[in-house]
Amino acid sequence: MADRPTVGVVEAVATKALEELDAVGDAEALERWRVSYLGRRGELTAILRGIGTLPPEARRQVGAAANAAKARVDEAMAARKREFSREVTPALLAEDSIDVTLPGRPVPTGRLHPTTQTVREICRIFASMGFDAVEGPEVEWDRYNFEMLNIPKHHPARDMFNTFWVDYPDRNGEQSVLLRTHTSPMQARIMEDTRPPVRVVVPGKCYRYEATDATHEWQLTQVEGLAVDDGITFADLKGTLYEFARQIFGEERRVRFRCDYFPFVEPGVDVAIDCFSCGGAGCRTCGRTGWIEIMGAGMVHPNVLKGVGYDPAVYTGFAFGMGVERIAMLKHGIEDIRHFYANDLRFLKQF
Ligand code: 2NL
Repeated sequence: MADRPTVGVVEAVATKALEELDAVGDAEALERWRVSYLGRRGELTAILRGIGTLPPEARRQVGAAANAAKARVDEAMAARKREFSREVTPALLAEDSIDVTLPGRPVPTGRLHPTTQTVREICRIFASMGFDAVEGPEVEWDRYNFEMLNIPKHHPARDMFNTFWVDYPDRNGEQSVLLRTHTSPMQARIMEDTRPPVRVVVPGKCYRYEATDATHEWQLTQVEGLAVDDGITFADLKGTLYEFARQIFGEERRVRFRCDYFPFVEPGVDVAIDCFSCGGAGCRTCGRTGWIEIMGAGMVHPNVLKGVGYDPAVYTGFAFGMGVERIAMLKHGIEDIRHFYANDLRFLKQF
């Protein structure tokens, strides 16, 4: 390009540019055209750059012509660009069109295991009555799982809790290690570490060395609870567990307390509700008795209180324990406890 542009040169280049622009047929050609005139080394760009070297009078004239020419060319380019985008858009739209009437793709969502849901519901009910929820270790000492719960070595009550013993080489002689058979060892730990009043529930996994069938698993989930203070009586036990039974199984439930034996309580009871399936007449769910046992409970044995350093002449308490899978089975009509551990999505998706 000429070093010294003139008005004539400016007009000539602009005319040529506009003519060629008319001939441009698509977006790619338009880009090539733009580079050749308006790019860094484009013809029009060179003219505009050259203006600075002109003497003042010529600079004014040629500058005005060049700016006008540039404006015309820019506008014409923008117009062509719009044309091409109008042409392309319908084609692209047709290609990428979305049928908004199609049903959406289902988004797979996770959910809580029915055992977890039931644990949470149980803990929520006891929270409404002032109980904290605490978790503890699944691997325990014999001392916490048995001895502190009034079950000394070689006591026949040990037969109630068939135990998975853990082979633990560093146990320095006496201390035997096991998988906890109930969550009560954690309650013993809590009592050992705190002064009354105590009001806690302890949810968690427990293990029993048992043959598996429709109502027994070697792994189970428990919620145990404990309330200790001065002046706690059996009436507190009844009131609390009555309220729980009605909150979880329905306002209209009747609740029965009958004598039972657990080594860590005295007296001990089993807690039952009237059968929601047959209303007491007797059916398969209640084993034709009209009553369904939902948990065990009792007044904390004085030996347990003594063992954790509480004076049984001052403090009393009640405790209870329930199998969470059993509660969930009753609530949802599940016939076999083994479903809870089979991880079959057809089962799990129902909750
Ligand atoms: C059952 C019965 C029960 C307890 C658990 C307990 C804990 C402490 C002291 C005294 Cl630290 N008692 N727990 C008491 C009575 C019954 O569970 O059949 N559970 C599934």
